[in-house]
Amino acid sequence: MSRRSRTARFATTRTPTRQGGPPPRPEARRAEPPSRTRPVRLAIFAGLVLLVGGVAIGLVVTRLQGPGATDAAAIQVRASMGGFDPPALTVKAGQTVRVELTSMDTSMHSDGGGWHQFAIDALDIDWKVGPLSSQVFEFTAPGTAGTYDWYCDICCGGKENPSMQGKLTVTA
Ligand SMILES: [Cu+2]
Repeated sequence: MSRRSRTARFATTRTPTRQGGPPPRPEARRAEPPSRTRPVRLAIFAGLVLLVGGVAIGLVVTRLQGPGATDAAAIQVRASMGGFDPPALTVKAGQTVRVELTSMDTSMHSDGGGWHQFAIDALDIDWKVGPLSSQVFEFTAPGTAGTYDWYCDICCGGKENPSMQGKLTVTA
């Protein structure tokens, strides 16, 4: 069926109703719905703004509430579900490296309970830190240059998750 014929049929079926009923007021009818839905739309919009804003503020507050550095001499490494910060470290060969590992996550996380790990198998490093806490660890960097991958195998699907990995570079 062509577009034109469908329009024609629509027009003929509508005509009798219009003539038989009360005088049509298309303007009034058309103007009503927007004025009625506008407050609803505004309310929905305001609700979304509040929701998004609330979530954003919550995230910022959670970040700020994370434990701060307690050891100024240590390299600060923060772990959260989002990954390691920083995701890479560079140290000198043979250097005694002091790292303060902090978990920025709360115990409310169902995946790992806010615990994170910093493990480098080749260097026998296996550090773990609990929710919203930090701990200072030390190790001696290898005597030769090289790179080592570290991982956390506690949360987020384990050490295969790219966000739960980092790279330690040892320079000569
Ligand atoms: Cu982790």
